[in-house]
Amino acid sequence: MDRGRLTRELRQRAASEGFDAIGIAEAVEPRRDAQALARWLGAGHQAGMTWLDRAPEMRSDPRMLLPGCRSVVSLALNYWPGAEEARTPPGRARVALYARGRDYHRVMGKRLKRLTAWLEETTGQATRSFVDTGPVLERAWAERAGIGWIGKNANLISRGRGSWLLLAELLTAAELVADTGPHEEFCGTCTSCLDACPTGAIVEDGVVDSERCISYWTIEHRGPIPEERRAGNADWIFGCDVCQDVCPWNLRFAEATPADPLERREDLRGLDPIDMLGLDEEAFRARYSGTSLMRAKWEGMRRNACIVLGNAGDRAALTHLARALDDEDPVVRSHAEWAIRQIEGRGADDQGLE
Ligand code: B12
Repeated sequence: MDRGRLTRELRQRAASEGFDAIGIAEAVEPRRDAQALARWLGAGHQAGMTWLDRAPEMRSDPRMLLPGCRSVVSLALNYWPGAEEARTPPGRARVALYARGRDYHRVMGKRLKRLTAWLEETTGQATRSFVDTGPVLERAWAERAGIGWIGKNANLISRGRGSWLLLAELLTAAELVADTGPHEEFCGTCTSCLDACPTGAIVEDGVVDSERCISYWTIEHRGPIPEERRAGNADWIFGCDVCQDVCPWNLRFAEATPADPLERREDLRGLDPIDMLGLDEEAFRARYSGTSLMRAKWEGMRRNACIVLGNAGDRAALTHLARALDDEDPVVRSHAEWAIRQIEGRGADDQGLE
């Protein structure tokens, strides 16, 4: 099959697998992005995610992941359900939108597997696929493939769809027709995301310091969260969407997907932190296996629940937190103790005792 026809057919297949955008870039080393990555790592912005330090050269050169790689195919899945559906019910702890249904790694992984098998069979050329599962600079490739640009909030933003897109790639030794990239940037003079980030995590245009990012602390960080960071989490129990919520491209152009690819669950629109704190491990697994919440694990979600309760300051949580003082996990115990102190301290403030 000639490369023009192969490319057209691949695009059609990606669309029928439910991907909302596809773009193709030539597999040449993206020097600007390799430098940006080196600078980011050098500044320590990866915080405790030490796995990001491993083989940075591999992260920016696809030929090291697939010898003979000629093309990088980027695929995007729109998960925006519309403003009404995205709203967190009052009194609930907030869950990032991408995590409110099935784990996207699984959803996209299945579709990628079928595309990979077809491409390999048709071309006889080696192909590998990734969805946040390998050392690939996913946003950089999507930008080079013309799907969108890397915005000041570091997210890939599409002019027609905003940034509520999840990304995946196919690396292939097959030769395809590349799109004209990289995409032009359209943030202009807007600084909404920098101004709105409650913890000042966007330290420069396009550069996020994970050490200050709520998403990092609530999802990726294991063990105790430093006390000085806890207030910043506010009512976020898993992830954070503030820098996307305020983006004008999302406010004006995000298009609700009719497909509901992640099969959103009503109970994940927002969580009851008291309920989360009281779950035993078996119940936690039964309820959340197959969702992105598993990344933070049972311990992490209960730790996060304590922080949300401490920040909310509602005395009704005190008996539940007191029970957590006997929790088997020392991190949960220490965070419950902190939350009790927060709530009681606030009570004393209200009564003018301090
Ligand atoms: C580590 C990681 C995180 C870390 C670090 C975030 C970060 N900004 O790097 C934490 C845990 C904080 C995180 C949070 C989130 N993440 Co994350 N994360 C990743 C992961 C695994 C690696 C990212 C990476 O390599 N970072 C290193 C930096 C240097 O690379 P980069 O983010 O691509 O940054 C580029 C820009 O900074 C740019 N750049 C550098 N300097 C400058 C200067 C200017 C002016 C500009 C414009 C650009 C620019 O160059 C860099 C290289 O291309 C990717 C998956 C992957 N393999 O790519 C998902 C990924 C980036 N995450 C994703 C998502 C959805 C999120 C969250 C929205 C989740 C949430 N709701 O809580 C938040 C968003 C936070 C944010 N604003 O970045 C999606 C993003 C989709 C999109 N539309 O962009 C990805 C692609 C996963 C996926 N498969 O869909 N994430």
